[in-house]
Amino acid sequence: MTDQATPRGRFITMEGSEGVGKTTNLQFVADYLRKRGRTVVVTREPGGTPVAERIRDVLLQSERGTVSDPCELLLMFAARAAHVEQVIEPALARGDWVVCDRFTDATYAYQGGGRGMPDEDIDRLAQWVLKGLQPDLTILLDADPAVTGARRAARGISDRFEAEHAAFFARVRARYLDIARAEPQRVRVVDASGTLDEVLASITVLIDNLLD
Ligand code: T5A
Repeated sequence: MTDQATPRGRFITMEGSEGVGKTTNLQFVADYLRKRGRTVVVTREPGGTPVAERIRDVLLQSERGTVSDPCELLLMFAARAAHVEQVIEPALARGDWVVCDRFTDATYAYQGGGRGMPDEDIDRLAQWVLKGLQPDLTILLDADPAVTGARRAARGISDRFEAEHAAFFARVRARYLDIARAEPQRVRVVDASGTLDEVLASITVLIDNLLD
C-alpha cells in the first residue's frame, strides 16, 4: 500500500547514440544508488512492459522500408504510454528511483533530428502521453561518431536503426546536443570517449549531486 508520506522517487534517464555506452553505465548507476540505500527500477525504451517489448521488436527488427516515419513515431509513443502508466509512474509514486535507458529525448533526437519529423507533432504526443512527466536528470553520453562507429562495428549491426548511415547519426547527435543546450539543468553531457573509469567518475559526480 502507498504511504501518503512517501516522497516521490527520482527519475534518471541515459541518452546517447548507438554503442556510446548507455547500458554499461546505466547498470553502474543502478548499483551505485542501491549501495546508497535507494530502491531502484531499471528499465528501457522502447520497452519496459510486455506489450512495449513487443512494440520494440517491431521497431527494431522489422525490415528496412517497412515502417514509415509516422508509424515509427506513433509506435514509440504507444510503447511509452504503456511504460509510463504501468512502470514509471507507479515506481515513482512508491518512492523508488527509476533509471531508464532512453526516454522522450531519444524521440526528439531520432524521429525529430534523424528522420525529420516535425517537433510540433512530437510535442503534441509528448504532452498527451507524459502529462508533464520529465526526468529529474538526463545523462547524455556524447562521443565523436568515429568512436561510437568503431564500437558499433566491433559489435556488428543488429537492428534497423544501427543500419542507418553516418549522416543520420550526425543529425541524432546534433539534436541531442541542442536539447542539452536548451535544458542545461536537466540534461548533463558526459564525454563518453574516455575510458570506462573516466566516464564513470563523471557520472558519479552527477548522481552524488542528485542524492544531495
Ligand atoms: N529509439 C529509441 C528511437 O528511435 N526513438 C526513441 O524514442 C527511443 C526510445 C533502441 C533503438 O531505438 C531508437 C534508438 C535505438 O536505435 P537501444 O538498444 O536502446 O535501441 O540502443 P543502442 O544504442 O543500440 O543500445 P546498445 O545497448 O546497443 O548501446 P549502448 O547501451 O549505448 O552501449 P553499450 O553499453 O552496450 O556499450 C557498447 C560497447 O562499448 C563498450 C561496452 O563494453 C560495449 O562493448 N564500452 C566502452 N568501451 C570503451 N570505453 C568506454 N567508455 C565504453 N563504454 C562502453
